[in-house]
Amino acid sequence: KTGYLMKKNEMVAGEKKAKDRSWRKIYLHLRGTFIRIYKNEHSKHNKLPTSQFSMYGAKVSFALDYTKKRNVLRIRLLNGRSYLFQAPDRREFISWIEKLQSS
Ligand code: I3P
Repeated sequence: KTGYLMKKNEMVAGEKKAKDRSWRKIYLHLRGTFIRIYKNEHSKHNKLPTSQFSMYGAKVSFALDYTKKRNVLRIRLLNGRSYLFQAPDRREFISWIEKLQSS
């Protein structure tokens, strides 16, 4: 699955807050258990991703504690990093959460 999402860096090592915490629009590519993040759909074809990580051992949840925006999910990686992702609408949110949870 691929698509545009808003992304916010949350934690870098469990308790330690990320430095760059602003929301940014990104293009996410989920393939198997692997996530690649690009600036946009075009940069996917010819450039290295801006970041990439394995979903192995990751926890995906509905970020109910984050109340500033709707349709926000949290991915917590095995290495303690966590990210918030906001889907453009409810339908995409459900679709992403399902795909990510089964990755
Ligand atoms: C961040 C930016 C984010 C905000 C974050 C700020 O500042 O305003 O939108 O998160 O707050 O640090 P900057 O752009 O200067 O990096 P929210 O939208 O979730 O409030 P935070 O540090 O409390 O996460």
